[in-house]
Amino acid sequence: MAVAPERVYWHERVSRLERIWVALAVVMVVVFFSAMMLVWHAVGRQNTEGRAFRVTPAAYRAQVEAFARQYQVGEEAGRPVVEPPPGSDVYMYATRFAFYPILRLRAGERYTLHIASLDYLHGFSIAHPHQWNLQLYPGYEWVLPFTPTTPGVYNLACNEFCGLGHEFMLGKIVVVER
Ligand SMILES: [Cu+2]
Repeated sequence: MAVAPERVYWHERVSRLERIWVALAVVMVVVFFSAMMLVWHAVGRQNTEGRAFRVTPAAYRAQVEAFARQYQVGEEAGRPVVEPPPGSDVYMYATRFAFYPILRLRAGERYTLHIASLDYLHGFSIAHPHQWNLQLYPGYEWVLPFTPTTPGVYNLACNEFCGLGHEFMLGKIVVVER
């Protein structure tokens, strides 16, 4: 036989203070839910207008490499530095443990950035021009309107743990004067 409780609370009326606390918690849930999910979504600039499409890693890799060959202007750390025409589609892939290639873009031009993972789940985190944190699922390609505003060197980081070497997984976008 199980030990019976000395007193059963189930059928007792909840005290007034308890009801007030529950009501306060419900109000907070509603306020934070609307603030975070509706207001912040509408006015926050951290949200991309990006869309994702299915893609096969092999086809995407071929596309990125063709793009890099076409517009390569230099090399850094064994990776091509690529300067595509202003306003064009730019392609990048993430793979353990690098982002490829390095991009040189012009401030004030609106590009369309394509980014996808070739192997595992990676993250795409960049602080310019807005704070973006995206997950890169293998098999999906992000297509993002991207307008850099201020010249400078911006690192991108993988923010999903993807194995030993994850902490060295950095990419680079160089924004130059128009
Ligand atoms: Cu990674």
